[in-house]
Amino acid sequence: MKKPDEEPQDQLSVTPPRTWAAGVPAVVHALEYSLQQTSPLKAGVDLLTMNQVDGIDCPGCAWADPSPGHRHRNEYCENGAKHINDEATTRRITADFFREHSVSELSRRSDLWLNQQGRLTRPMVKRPDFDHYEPISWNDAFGLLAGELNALDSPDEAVFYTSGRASSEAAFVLQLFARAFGTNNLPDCSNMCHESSGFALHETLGTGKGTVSLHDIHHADLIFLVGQNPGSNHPRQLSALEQAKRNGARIIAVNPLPEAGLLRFKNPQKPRGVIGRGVPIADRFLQIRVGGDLALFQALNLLLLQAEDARPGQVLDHEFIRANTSGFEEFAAHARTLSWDDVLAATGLTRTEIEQVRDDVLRSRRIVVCWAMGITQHKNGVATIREIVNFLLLRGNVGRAGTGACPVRGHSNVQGDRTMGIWERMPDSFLDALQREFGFDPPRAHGLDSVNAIRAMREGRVKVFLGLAGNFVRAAPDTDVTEAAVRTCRLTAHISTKLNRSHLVCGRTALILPTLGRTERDVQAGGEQFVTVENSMSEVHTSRGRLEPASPLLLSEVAILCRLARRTLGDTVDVPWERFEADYGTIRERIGRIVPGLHDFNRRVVRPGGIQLPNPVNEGVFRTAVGKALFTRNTPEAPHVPDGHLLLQTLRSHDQWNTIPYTPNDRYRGIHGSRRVVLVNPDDVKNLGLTEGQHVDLVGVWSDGIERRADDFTVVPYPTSRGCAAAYYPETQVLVPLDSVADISNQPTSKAVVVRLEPTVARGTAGQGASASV
Ligand SMILES: Nc1nc2c(c(=O)[nH]1)N[C@H]1C(S)=C(S)[C@@H](COP(=O)(O)OP(=O)(O)OC[C@H]3O[C@@H](n4cnc5c(=O)[nH]c(N)nc54)[C@H](O)[C@@H]3O)O[C@H]1N2
Ligand SMILES: Nc1nc2c(c(=O)[nH]1)N[C@H]1C(S)=C(S)[C@@H](COP(=O)(O)OP(=O)(O)OC[C@H]3O[C@@H](n4cnc5c(=O)[nH]c(N)nc54)[C@H](O)[C@@H]3O)O[C@H]1N2
Ligand SMILES: [Mo]
Repeated sequence: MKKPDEEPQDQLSVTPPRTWAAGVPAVVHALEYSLQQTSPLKAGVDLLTMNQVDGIDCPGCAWADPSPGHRHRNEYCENGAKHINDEATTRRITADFFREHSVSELSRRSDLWLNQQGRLTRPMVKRPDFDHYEPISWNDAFGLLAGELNALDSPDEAVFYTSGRASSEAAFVLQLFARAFGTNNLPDCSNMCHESSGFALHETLGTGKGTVSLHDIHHADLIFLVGQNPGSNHPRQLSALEQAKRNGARIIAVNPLPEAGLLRFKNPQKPRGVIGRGVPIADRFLQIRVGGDLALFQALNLLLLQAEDARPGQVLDHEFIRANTSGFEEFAAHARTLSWDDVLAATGLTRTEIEQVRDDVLRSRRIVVCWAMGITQHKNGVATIREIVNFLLLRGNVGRAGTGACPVRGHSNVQGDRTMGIWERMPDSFLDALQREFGFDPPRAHGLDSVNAIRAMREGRVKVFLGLAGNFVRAAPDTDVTEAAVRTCRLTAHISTKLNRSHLVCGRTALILPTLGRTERDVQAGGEQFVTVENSMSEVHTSRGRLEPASPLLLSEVAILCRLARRTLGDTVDVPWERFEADYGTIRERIGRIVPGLHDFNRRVVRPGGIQLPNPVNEGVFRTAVGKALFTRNTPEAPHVPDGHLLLQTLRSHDQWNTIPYTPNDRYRGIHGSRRVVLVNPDDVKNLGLTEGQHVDLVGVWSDGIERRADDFTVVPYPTSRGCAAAYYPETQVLVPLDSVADISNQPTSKAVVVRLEPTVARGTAGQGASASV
């Protein structure tokens, strides 16, 4: 077992990619990770309460739990277990640690190593021109932060970032504080995650959220899994898909990579999942080119229109289209102009493959489309989702049981944070309600999203950055640009559980504000508290930690934010911050009066199963500009890749949580011992004159002419689609240009970076050199 103070040495070994996900090795693997991080007893206690009715909400992903009574005794997956144990680690970072390690030394450490050092235990400050963090009292930390905030020329010189693991109560308090302070600068991880989904669904269906429940998944005839890797990132989704298959569903996976979880699933929760071959998941696998999904759905829509021409009245749901939609004629006319040459070039698929999907569609009455980052993180992300909506509308696959749009959310409470008002452009209805409830006038001008926050820092327009959870510096694109931008701040402060790069690449003054994790008991003046979260299917429920806090000095997220707000705002606004901190029920009372669907919040949320937020779409109501669901016309567009280049997607391994690698392994893809690998189709390896195991630099090519380079990656021939490549995030973050964003949503295009592979001349710096044994 590796010691926490050693950097892992790159020792690459490659085995064939796996063709199935989960099963015994998954459980064994999770336990191995648990044992490294914590005691087995503690791990067991945590896991048994995970996703149970009165337990903790798994911080692993936002997939919904089965209804109470239908849950497994062990309603968790391998990766959920790893995330829990990463938080419940018994390792601690003390003041001594920071005395021993300077900030400049720590900033040369890997993301993996930083995370392995354990839980943060006390507030720390890095003063200007000092290279070490030093202890600071909570009182002084709040005084420092409040002083800097109040010294700003304008409230808009502050930015308040949120990552989706924060609780709804903390998120509500943060946005209330930011708006009472006077700014809508509330960027969040969602700006880099499902922003494209939000924009597209809002415009076309009148809701930013998905329209699908677990019941719909279970009862669909046909399910599309587009641009997502459920085996690693949403393993509990596999149980829902297994159930759907038992009910007769067909599944179509669309992905450049033959991901293990798309092919076959062995359910570790069942005896027969342990042995046997498992359930095949995808009935059809479309190995699409990166960025080709818009063309695919446009082609499918054209084929459906043509099928209707051949059998009038039998293919499209005319009644639904007439009663509920707008823009069909214009859409249809536009769809018929599609060029098949363009479709085949963009998708890399054959016409027959797409026609076979059309036939599946024609045989299915109830269709669900699920998608994640493979769709949203593209220049054409919004257009692609709009086209998916066109596809669903054509046969009335919205608002009916067993149908709908399912953007599969990432962070366990990313959707809840948005519901609470974490968005730089909340609608007036929400701001009006805030005003009615608290009596102050919230700012109305839209604030900065994540990309615009970096641009503003770069231009010196932002001086204070506060992060509620997350790792902004690593999550954001264009590492060099982002790091330089963040360093211009006068003060950066992070409310965090674990050490990460955002604490090290920081403003002139920096604060670490350590907080309770979800696994921990949260006791306030009003007694023991729970928090609430909202999953991908708009179910709001409680999460209650059980473990003793990692340190007696930790404060909860809510306590930190309430104290900071009091210190900054004094009694200029009529918000009972002290009562909020003492009893989170008093926060929920206010939320219940502001957020539609959460009335009587405290009473309803503790009922088994929690609260299902209403989705107007499922009541036949479309709150779009025209009051109906909207067909849209989308200009065909796919990434252009010059000869000799590849289109690189940056993605997650099986063993990481977003910006935090847990180990250098990616078991399902057969990658062990190193993350500095680039997966390339074997024919492209040959055509580009490369060889297996060769060391290359990934050189980004973009219209601004700036050369972006990620050093020393090992070439691994891998069955990805032709012309495409894949490598892990955040190591490749340096290649994603800040200004390369999705149209409309401003989301970084992390899944489409044009690169050329250049042989590495000299080995990279220490710790980066990879010794391949392929
Ligand atoms: N264990 C674990 N679980 C997680 C996370 C984690 O880091 N670790 N992160 C959480 C978060 S915040 C999120 S947002 C989700 C992310 O969940 P995913 O979206 O599954 O995450 P990625 O690893 O980014 O994988 C994107 C998938 O899209 C495919 N893809 C890439 N480009 C394209 C394309 O152009 N077209 C198509 N059709 N497919 C494409 C990739 O091959 C890959 O399978 O997971 C959540 N759950
Ligand atoms: N190139 C590229 N970039 C991407 C992506 C990609 O696919 N490719 N994906 C994007 C996506 S989908 C997302 S969501 C973002 C992720 O961006 P973030 O959400 O900002 O990053 P995380 O890695 O999830 O943040 C991890 C940190 O959160 C803190 N933390 C963990 N739990 C808690 C808690 O309970 N409370 C508090 N206060 N802190 C906690 C810990 O200190 C930990 O170090 O990255 C985006 N960036
Ligand atoms: Mo995400």
